[in-house]
Amino acid sequence: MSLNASEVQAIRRDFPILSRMMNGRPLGYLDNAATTQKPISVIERLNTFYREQYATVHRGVYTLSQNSTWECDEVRKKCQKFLNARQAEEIIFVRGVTEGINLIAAGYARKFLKAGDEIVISEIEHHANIVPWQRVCEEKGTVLKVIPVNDRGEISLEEYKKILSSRTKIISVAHISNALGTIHPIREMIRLGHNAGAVVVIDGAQGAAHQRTDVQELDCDFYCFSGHKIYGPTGVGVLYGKRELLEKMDPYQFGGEMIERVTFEKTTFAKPPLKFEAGTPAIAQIVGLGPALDYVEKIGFEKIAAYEKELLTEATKKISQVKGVRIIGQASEKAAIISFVMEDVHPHDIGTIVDQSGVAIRTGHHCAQPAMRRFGIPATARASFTFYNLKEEIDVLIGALHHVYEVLK
Ligand code: C6P
Repeated sequence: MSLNASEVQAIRRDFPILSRMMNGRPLGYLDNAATTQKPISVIERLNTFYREQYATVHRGVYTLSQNSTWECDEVRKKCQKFLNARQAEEIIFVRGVTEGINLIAAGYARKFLKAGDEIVISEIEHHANIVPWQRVCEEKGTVLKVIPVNDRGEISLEEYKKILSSRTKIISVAHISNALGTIHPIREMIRLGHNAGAVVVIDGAQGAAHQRTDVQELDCDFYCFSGHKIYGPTGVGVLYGKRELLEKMDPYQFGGEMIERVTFEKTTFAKPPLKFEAGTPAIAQIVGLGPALDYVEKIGFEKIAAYEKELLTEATKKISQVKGVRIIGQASEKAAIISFVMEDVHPHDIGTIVDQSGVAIRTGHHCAQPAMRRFGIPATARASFTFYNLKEEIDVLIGALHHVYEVLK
């Protein structure tokens, strides 16, 4: 069941920024793959927390600090429930997906991989899921293997199987590509990866906000998402890792909070999750993530997915009818992210002109330069939708795109 028009209007009233004007027109925010807007419940939680409840965590014997610790622990439990992790200890607070993947590269790959071992990624990954692995390869002599995509932007499982071998130690793929919107067949990829004896990392930056994630059912070894892409604050994200892997990994950063005992001769480390959370955490941001997850749960993933599918179908049809426009990425399993180019027009010019109609879209390589290279283009314009977007906003975008074509072609 999808969201009806009055439900979408009610949702929009929860997001104060959506009622503002932009360049004299109602704001049409279509850059949700970059970051999402915040509901009033998140904004007010941050406000109240800073006004009335803020204190450090873990260290205080005083009530204010103990409450702050309790609030963060409650959000950890909420994240556990949200991902259906077995234990709250499997939830590590990080800054976002970028830090989550760097943590795995530093704590797992650097410790356990050796020269000749292989790390497998796809051809359309975000730089955050390329560069940390590349660094490991440079340092350890491991080899980066890349699963190609076809002209629609889909991975072929046959190609994937050919790459897997007993040398494969880590497979790291996005749940959903931010550059093209492709939904990778992660369930099958995880199963095949485990058969090869590898650990599987899922970059959930574009996944967690748009479909239910059950890490036990998926059986992935690691999964990460960023708070700011799921209607929560910036500066906080979640890395899920299986307990047995977290136990044997090295810490990522060293300092306060992550220790058990420190002497000048030797330091022993705390158990996960604190072992991976050196320093004062992003206390208020963690607290603000709680109502963001509640908000998504309240709407429900069934309705979110159905409504976003409607937006995708309608926007795909209308965008592809605009003269000179070509959609890049036509996977059969796709999220509501549409990358496109217009012949002889630079994507930045599209973005600038569309902005004059109040519509915000992203232009550029979307931190996925190899994906752009695969399609022989330097950049795209990208419209990405979520549950608060209106079908009318698609029409405003289309009107603006016609105008771009008339003015610049
Ligand atoms: N993509 C986009 O506009 P951070 O910045 O750590 O929260 O997330 C990084 C990241 C990792 N993987 C994927 C699939 C992503 O989409 C992103 C962030 C933004 O597409 C910014 S480039």
